[in-house]
Amino acid sequence: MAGVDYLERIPNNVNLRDDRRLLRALEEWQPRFLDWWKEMGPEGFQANEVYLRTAISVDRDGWAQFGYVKMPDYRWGIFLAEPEADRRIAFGDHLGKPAWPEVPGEYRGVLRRLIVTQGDTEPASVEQQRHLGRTCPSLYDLRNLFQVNVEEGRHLWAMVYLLHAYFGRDGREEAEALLQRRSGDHDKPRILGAFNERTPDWLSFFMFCFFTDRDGKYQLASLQESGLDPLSRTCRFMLTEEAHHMFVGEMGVGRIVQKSCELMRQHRSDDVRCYGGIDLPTMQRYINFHYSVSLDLFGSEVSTNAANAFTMGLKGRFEETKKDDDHRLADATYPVTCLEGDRIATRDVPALTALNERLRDDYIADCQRGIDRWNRTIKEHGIDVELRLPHRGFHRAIGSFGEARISPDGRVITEAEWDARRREWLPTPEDAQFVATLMRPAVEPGRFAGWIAPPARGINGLPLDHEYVRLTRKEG
Ligand code: BYC
Ligand code: FE
Ligand code: FE
Repeated sequence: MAGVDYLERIPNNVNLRDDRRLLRALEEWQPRFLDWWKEMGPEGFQANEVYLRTAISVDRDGWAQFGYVKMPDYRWGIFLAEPEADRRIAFGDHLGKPAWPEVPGEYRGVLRRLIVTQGDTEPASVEQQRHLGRTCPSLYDLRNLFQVNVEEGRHLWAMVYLLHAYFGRDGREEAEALLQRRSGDHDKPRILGAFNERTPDWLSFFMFCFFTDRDGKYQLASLQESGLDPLSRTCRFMLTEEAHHMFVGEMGVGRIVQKSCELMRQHRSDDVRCYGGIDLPTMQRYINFHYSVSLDLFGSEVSTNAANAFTMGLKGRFEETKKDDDHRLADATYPVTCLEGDRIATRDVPALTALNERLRDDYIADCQRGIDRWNRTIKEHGIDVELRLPHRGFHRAIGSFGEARISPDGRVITEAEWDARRREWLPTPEDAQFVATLMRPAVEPGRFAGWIAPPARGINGLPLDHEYVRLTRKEG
């Protein structure tokens, strides 16, 4: 593979050492990134050794190395997946032309915006999760949190590299701004809605990893199709890391469901709160919340922005190259479900304008597979409850449904019904308070908090009682 300069100040496989200007610019950004990490990254634990996976190459097998690292010493690097020989643009007006090694001048603005939007989510999620370390349900989970955090930091590096390498002065300014915005800040918020929500507890964290990191998977997959080759290659490699984030989410929620079912069986009661578990109706309300704010991340059902990005060859569909059509969507239509007056209707619109909705459909099908697996656990315990995804129009802020109130079962309802029932449907302040009471740290190796089942196996073949985070040194 292309040589990885792992010993450089900035590990990379993009030959940084041959481009002194770029190297200098990134080396100037690096200490500011570290300042941001220390200020806004995980609170505490910065001096503790964590058993982390570090990306050290882009080989299919063996791209990662495991070992104890203090988080500020993590080797955040720039890794592009191997180039594909003679790669061609797979869709849009430039179909069949060679992929671009550089940014085409006429698409600079649109591309910069896509890259900045993607880049902004990465540090935002680290900020949202920064207080969680103090209430971890186990050392295993604490380590997973930090693994996700350092990798989101690396994803920021991936986008900052593109900004510095291909967008000149504008790009450098955007790279600075990525360190200036703050999740949830009134004056300088992060760009997208979901990244300004709070992640106050571990139930929210696992839900976030399942639902919101999964938006990341679908957005990265469509940017991986991009005609801009460095963007494509960087997204391809990011997706290998993303898989772990969704694993953390799916297993985390699954383990809570399992524990709740065990408590329900043991005490012959649906209400497991008094036994220190999280009841399934509460789980359902958290699903409703995280799913709906994540659906918003796909944009409006009908979008000329999305149509333009496709026609220009900048952002494709999920698995574009596997699709069997003209890849231009000249005459195609696509069914879109949205609000029409006071009812919900499905109508065919030009497929080009429906790309956000199509990606959302792919995402919804993927979420459903996870829900099905959780439901299997519930069923195995002989419990007659099913978790479900609410209607796509429920609790939406972006797109046509943002203008109405939709119930989880997909009815357009009045403001009065919404007000009367939202406590059934969305996490209440009392839910959050209850969940908060469970958030007491379990930090002895092998111990797990009482509201979550242990995982099936440890990390990298190690046992569950391994000391995944060494707390022996005083927290920094
Ligand atoms: N919040 O035509 P429309 C991840 C704006 S997650 C606020 O419907 P478009 C990760 C929009 O900007 C993946 N504003 O939307 C996960 C536009 O504004 P203007 C992140 C929103 O452009 C976990 C207007 O509404 N990656 O990696 O087709 C942890 C009309 O827009 C929102 C990306 O998002 C919103 N939710 O699509 C860590 C990929 N939605 O033009 C990381 C890059 C829309 O009127 N981004 N607006 O000022 C994109 O591809 C697109 O920007 C979007 C929006 C899909 C987000
Ligand atoms: Fe990411
Ligand atoms: Fe992620």
